[in-house]
Amino acid sequence: TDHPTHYVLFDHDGGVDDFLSLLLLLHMPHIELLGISVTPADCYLETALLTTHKLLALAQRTDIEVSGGNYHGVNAFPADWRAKPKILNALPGMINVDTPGAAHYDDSVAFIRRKLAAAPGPVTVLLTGPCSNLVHALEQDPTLAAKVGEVVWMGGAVDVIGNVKTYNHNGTAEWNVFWDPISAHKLFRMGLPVTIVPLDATNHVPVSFDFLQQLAQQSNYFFSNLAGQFWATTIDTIPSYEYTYFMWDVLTTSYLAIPEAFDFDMVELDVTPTGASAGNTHRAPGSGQWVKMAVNVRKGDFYAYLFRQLRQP
Ligand code: AGV
Ligand code: CA
Repeated sequence: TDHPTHYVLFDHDGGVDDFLSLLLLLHMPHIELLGISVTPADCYLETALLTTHKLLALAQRTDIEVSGGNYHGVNAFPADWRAKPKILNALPGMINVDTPGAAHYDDSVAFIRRKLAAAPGPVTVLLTGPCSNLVHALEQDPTLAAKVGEVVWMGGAVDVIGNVKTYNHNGTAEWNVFWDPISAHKLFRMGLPVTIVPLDATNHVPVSFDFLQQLAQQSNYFFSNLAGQFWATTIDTIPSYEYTYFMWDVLTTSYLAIPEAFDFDMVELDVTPTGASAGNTHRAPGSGQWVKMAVNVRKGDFYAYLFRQLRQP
């Protein structure tokens, strides 16, 4: 292709859309995936590692190294969300996928340090869960910040309401930030080029029945069929008003391939580290903490891209 190679480190947290993001990444021709780390946030680690290895096996990319995170955030995800991806490993397209010799590198912080140090060029760090592993790695070795070309993070709710609904919280935070608001607070102070895809953007792209029906029409393609099965497991949360499943991480990952489909604002942001609004990503004019924030996406272009990607062998 005529794209330059684009080095990517991917840290995900084992949600259904995190795995759909991995499927997309594995089908991006201009991307060289340097490694995958799994944060035990919206998942139980062992199950999520197994799903990761199964998808790598299906894509014939078992050469890509995987690691597990040992840090557990301040505000745990609900257990029923964390347990949910177990069903992924039992789906007909997954249950018989063997992962012989699959091993994971123990400790994502050391893994990210090693991968950044060894990277031949600037690295895009794609985060579809909390940012803790990356922040801890850069705290341990601040010189590695020079290797980070861009941090692309599904996180935050800036000018819209958050999606955390729990005790002692006022609802202003998005979950990936809320899990470890301390690290998020630090991330915006590290002077890195950060691009966020917050709820402000992802709210425009729910996982709709209409989308799933259209995807099913191309289920003769293996990965379209598998993706349709994955998304179907989220349907128990639809159409309840409070728990609509969105293209959160899938939209964020698509930015690596179709940045021109997005609208961005440059904004100064801060994160509330503690208290009733912990994890609130709010505007902080004058802070100098500039963040590139996705505010909108051309939906037609985005959905067309998904259909195209999932038709690949
Ligand atoms: O807040 C969105 C993030 C995304 O990274 N996750 C789900 C996506 O992977 C947390 C989340 C919010 N609402 C949820 C979530 C829900 N209803 N079920 C599971 N996870
Ligand atoms: Ca996620």
